[in-house]
Amino acid sequence: MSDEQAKAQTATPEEDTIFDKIVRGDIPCKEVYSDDRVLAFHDVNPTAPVHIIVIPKNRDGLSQLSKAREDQKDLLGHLMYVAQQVGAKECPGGFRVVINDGKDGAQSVYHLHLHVIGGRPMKWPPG
Ligand code: DGP
Repeated sequence: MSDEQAKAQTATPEEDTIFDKIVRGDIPCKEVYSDDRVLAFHDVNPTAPVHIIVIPKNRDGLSQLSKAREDQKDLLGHLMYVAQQVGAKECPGGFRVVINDGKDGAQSVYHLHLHVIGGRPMKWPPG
């Protein structure tokens, strides 16, 4: 079991996530993209040569995909679009977009995020 999988077994929604701290600038990140709604940065624990995290800057209850509200559909689409932009730029050979949801989905940070992973051929199925 990887460290991230182990963390996912005990992780729970928090008032202030590590990604909130990154958005505020309290914790540094290697930024890839930023606009008024979305931030993308390199994952601290990459699983491939390219591993970028895409998050909403304002979490607004969006701790995980399964908690998304109907009024957040536009934001969800924008997150996906940014993932596409970042993935196409950083991984011209193709890439994978992953959203882990909940304990069984191996989610360790309860602030919705998309993983953009690439830079090598991906295997399928994922574990
Ligand atoms: P997940 O297991 O889907 O919740 O993924 C959380 C990811 O967040 C994991 O791949 C590691 C990454 N991560 C956790 N803490 C930090 C951090 O402080 N900085 C950065 N850049 N990434 C982090």
